[in-house]
Amino acid sequence: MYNSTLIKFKNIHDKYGNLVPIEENIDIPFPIKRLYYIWGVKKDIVRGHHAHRKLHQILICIKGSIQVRIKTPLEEQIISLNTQSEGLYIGPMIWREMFNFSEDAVLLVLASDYYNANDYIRDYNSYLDEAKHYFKKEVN
Ligand code: T46
Repeated sequence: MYNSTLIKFKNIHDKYGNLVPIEENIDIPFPIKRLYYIWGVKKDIVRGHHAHRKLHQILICIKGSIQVRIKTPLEEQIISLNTQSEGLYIGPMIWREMFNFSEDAVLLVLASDYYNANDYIRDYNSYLDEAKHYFKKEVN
């Protein structure tokens, strides 16, 4: 899907356990300026409901499992995240909703920029308006 993809990371597995290294501009396509993590989300809670104008992010479920709905005006997909060695890249202008958090889920997010409330589009109709222009320009 446009501006989003699943990335498989190298899992270094030996008799001591597992180690997954992630290097900016090597394993993921942007420099990391911020990280945050989300946990303790109840089963019936849906988070997200927004898109970002410029931000690039990688979502990694480092414990438990979650599902992510990603949408544009043209496409929609539901991705299951349940392994430490996979990350969902989400670029600009993708609507996202995170749901079905398992009780033990921990979602780690790597972000290309500092927190900026003005980069969020939280109203779905405003998103559709902006996204129509964005995808017309980007896809042509
Ligand atoms: C995203 C998904 C995957 C901050 O103060 N600093 C931060 O760096 C972040 C990420 C959030 N906040 C504040 C803003 C809100 O008052 O934390 C509160 C909860 O944030 P929000 O409702 O945006 O959380 P989610 O889970 O809906 O979305 C988050 C990220 O905000 C968003 O960028 O793509 O996770």
